Amino acid sequence: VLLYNSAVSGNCYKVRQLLTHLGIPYEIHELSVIDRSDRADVIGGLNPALRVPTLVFDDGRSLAESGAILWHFADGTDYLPSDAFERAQVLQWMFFEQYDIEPNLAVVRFWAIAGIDPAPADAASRRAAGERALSAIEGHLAAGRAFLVAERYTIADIALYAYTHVAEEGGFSLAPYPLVRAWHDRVAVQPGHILITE
Ligand SMILES: N[C@@H](CCC(=O)N[C@@H](CS)C(=O)NCC(=O)O)C(=O)O
Repeated sequence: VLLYNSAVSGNCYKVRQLLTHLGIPYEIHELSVIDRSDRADVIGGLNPALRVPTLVFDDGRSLAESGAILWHFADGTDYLPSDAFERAQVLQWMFFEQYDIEPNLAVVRFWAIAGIDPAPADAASRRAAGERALSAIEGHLAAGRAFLVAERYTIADIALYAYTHVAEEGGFSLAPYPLVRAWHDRVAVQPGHILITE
């Protein structure tokens, strides 16, 4: 498969991580998340949202959205439960990630990486929402859970690890979230774990 990728993107990291776990070889076409001027020319026909990750199968079909790509490849593997309720719980966390984590932790981190100076009110509200999202994960793990769903490592963990483990790059402190940090440690020792910089 061919992955339109950005090295700094947590959304792309999720996909690289699962493909690595599954031993699926992939080629990378690197796109800049800062200079987007070539975006329509390069992936306009593949992903109407013009974003990365965008994945192209060997038969020419394409699939976008990190969660959809994870779901497609994880289905039928150990990384996605077969039980209907547990699958819904995986989706619960993946939707939470897209609404509560990504727009806050990822956007604030992107500002830091790209040297963007945000409007103070926007920064403050995203920072507060990001803290609420981290607290929600902390509370979920406080019930004695080792992983987010089904007491085992799934694509829910892959999806939520991506931006939470680099939250400090956006200026968030993980010090108040010891259970989140312990969960990060458990994710990081999974066989085939790769770094976001790999
Ligand atoms: N909901 C999408 C978000 C994808 C996304 O925001 N991609 C960013 C990089 S992390 C991007 O393409 N940014 C450049 C742009 O918007 O043109 C997903 O989960 O894949």
